[in-house]
Amino acid sequence: MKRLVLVVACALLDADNRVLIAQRPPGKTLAGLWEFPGGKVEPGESPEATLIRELKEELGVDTEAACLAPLTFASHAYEDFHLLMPLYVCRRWRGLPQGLEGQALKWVRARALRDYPMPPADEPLIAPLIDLL
Ligand code: 9L3
Ligand code: MG
Repeated sequence: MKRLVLVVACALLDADNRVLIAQRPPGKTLAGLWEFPGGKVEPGESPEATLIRELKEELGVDTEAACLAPLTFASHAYEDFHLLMPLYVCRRWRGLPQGLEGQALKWVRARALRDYPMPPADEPLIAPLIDLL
């Protein structure tokens, strides 16, 4: 059976309901594709703790568990593992998001997300986000 990998992703929203997406940098898998920021859940970590850590590491943004609302989740079977990926919405956070790992960032309207090529796991997350916003 394929290995199961749990990755948590976040739709960080600004006051105008725009969503932050990040472009995976050269050298990483899926380089060039735009994704909801996030990363792998480590052993002993809650999904919320993962997101708080990843938002800090990747974007320099601070938030807390009470500001993370689960919206939906996606799954995708890659060649060598099966990805399960919940999406959280975060409207309350502090700091100015920066691409601390070399990734380009963009604030986009939910409806415009379809204009950006995304990893297959991220694409099904767009519709629930449009419905919410
Ligand atoms: N992934 C897909 N969409 C996302 C994120 C954050 C991650 N929004 C996929 C890409 C990799 C795996 O999850 O296959 C682990 O992500 P990373 O640790 O390479 O960023
Ligand atoms: Mg990541």
